[in-house]
Amino acid sequence: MAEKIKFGRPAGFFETFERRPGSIKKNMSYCPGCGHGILHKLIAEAMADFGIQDKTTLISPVGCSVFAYYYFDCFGIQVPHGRSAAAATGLTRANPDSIVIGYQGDGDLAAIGFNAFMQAANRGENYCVFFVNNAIYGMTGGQMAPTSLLGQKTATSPYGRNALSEGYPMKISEMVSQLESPVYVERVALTSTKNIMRARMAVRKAIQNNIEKKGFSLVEVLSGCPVNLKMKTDEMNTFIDEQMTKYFPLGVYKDESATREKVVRPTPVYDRDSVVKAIYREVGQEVSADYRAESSIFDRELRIKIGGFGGQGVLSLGLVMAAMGKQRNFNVSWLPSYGPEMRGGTANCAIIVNRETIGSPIVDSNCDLLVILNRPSMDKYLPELGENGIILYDSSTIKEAPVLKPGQKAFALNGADIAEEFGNLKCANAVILGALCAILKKHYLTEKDAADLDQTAFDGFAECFNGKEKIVKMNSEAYKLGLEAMAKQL
Ligand SMILES: Cc1ncc(C[n+]2csc(CCOP(=O)(O)OP(=O)(O)O)c2C)c(N)n1
Ligand code: SF4
Ligand SMILES: [Mg+2]
Repeated sequence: MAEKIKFGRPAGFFETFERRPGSIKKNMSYCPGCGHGILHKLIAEAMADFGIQDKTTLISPVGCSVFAYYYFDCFGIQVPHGRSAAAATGLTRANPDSIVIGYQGDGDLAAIGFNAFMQAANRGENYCVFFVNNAIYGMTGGQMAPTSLLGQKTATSPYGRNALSEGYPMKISEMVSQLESPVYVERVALTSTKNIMRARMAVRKAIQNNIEKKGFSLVEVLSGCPVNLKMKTDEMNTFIDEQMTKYFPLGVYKDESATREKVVRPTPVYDRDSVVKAIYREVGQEVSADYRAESSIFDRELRIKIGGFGGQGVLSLGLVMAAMGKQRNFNVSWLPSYGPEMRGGTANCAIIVNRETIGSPIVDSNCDLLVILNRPSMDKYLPELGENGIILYDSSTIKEAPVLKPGQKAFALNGADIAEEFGNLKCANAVILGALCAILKKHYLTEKDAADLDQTAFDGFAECFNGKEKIVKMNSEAYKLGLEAMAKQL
C-alpha cells in the first residue's frame, strides 16, 4: 500500500501541476465549489492506495475535466468529445493487464458519447467509468444537458426544461443497470462528508473491479456546477440533495462484484507477421523488403493532392496511388476530405509518399503534384502547388489552362471523354492515373523505375478492389488508354 495522505495532496496527483500553463502550478483549474476536484481527489487517493498508477490510464474527456491529465500521476490520454468508450475499449483489449479509467461529464457521456458508452457497457468492457452528472454543460457555459432536470433553466432552455420539447432527464445508472454485462452500477453525490465517504467507497469498488478484471463498472456522481447554475455552494448542495436526488435517487443499482468471474478475452496478438497478415491483404507480386525506387524524385517527400467533385473517384484514385507507394515499400498516408464537400462541392484527398517517417498527412502547401478533375478544385488548390510542382488536369471538364508560376508545369488529358468512349465514365480516374504514369515515365523516373510502374499500378488496383476481378480488369484497361493517350502527346 502506498503512503496514505489524509489532509493533503494524494500521491496519485502530480506533486505540482507542471503541465498547467501559466504560473499557477499548485491549484486545479476548477471553479470553487465544483465537484470535479473532489472526485479527482477520491480517484487519485484510490490509485495511490491500490498502487496501480504505473499501469493505469485515465481518459480525459471534453468538458471541464478536459485537463484531467494535468493532475493525475498515471498514463493519460485526452480524447475527442464522447470518444472515451472507444479509446477505453482499445486500451483494455490491447493490453488486458492495464487499468483503464473513463471520466466523463453528462454532455460527454449522455449526449455525444451516449451510444459508444452504452455499447461499451453492454459489451462489458473491462474498465470503470466515473460519470460526473452536474445537470449542465459546464465547460461551454451552461447549456442544457441530457440530465438537466425538468423545469431547470439553462442557456438553451431559458424557460425551463420541458418534457414535451426536450424530453425527460436521462437516468443513466438505471439504464446501464438493466444491461446484462455491467458488474457494478452506483449513484453517489458529493454534497456532504457522509456522501463523499460513500462516493469514496464506490470509487474504490469500481477500481477494485477493474483490477480484478470483472468487467464494466459505472459510478454516477451527482456533482455541483455552482457557476452555471448560478448558485452559492450551499445552495448548490441543497439543489442536489433536494431536487436532483429526487429524480436521480442515490444508491446501488447493480452489484455482482462478489460473484463475477474474471472476464477473459482472446489474448491480443502482437507478433509482426501475424499483425501484418491480419491487416493487409495479400495481393500482387512479392516486394522485397529492401526495394528502393532509385529515381531522384524519391529523394524527398512527395506531396500529392487530388481534387474534384464527389463521385469522380477522387478518393479512390488517391487510395490506388497510396497503395502503389505502399507496394514499393514507401511510407504513405492518405487523408480524405469528406463532409459537405461530398454534396456537390469539391472533394479532395492528400497523399504523401516518403521513404522516411511521415510527419503530418496534411497537404495544404508545397504540393509536388496536383491532380485536378474539376474547375472549382483548380481554383481552390492551384495556389497550393509548390515551386517546381506539376499539375495534371482533366481537360474534358476544365477548358482553361491554369496560370502557372515559373518552374511549374501543367499537363492535360481529356480523361472523362476517353472513359466515356471506353464505356464507363467511372473509369476516368484510372485514365488520369495512366496519363500521370506516362508523364512520370517520360520525365521523372529512371529506366528501372519506369519499367516497373505499370505493374505497380495494376497491383494498386488489385489491392484497392481486392476480389473484384472485373473492376480490376476494367480499371487496368482504362489505365492503359490514359497511358497511351498521354504518351502520344508527350
Ligand atoms: C465534437 C464536439 N462537439 C461539441 C463540443 C463543444 N463542447 C465542449 S465541452 C461540451 C459539453 C461538456 O459538458 P459535460 O460533458 O457535461 O462536461 P462538464 O463541463 O459539465 O463537466 C461541449 C458540447 C466539442 N468540444 N466537440
Ligand atoms: S463551470 Fe461548473 S463544472 Fe466547470 S469547473 Fe466551473 S463549476 Fe466545475
Ligand atoms: Mg456536465
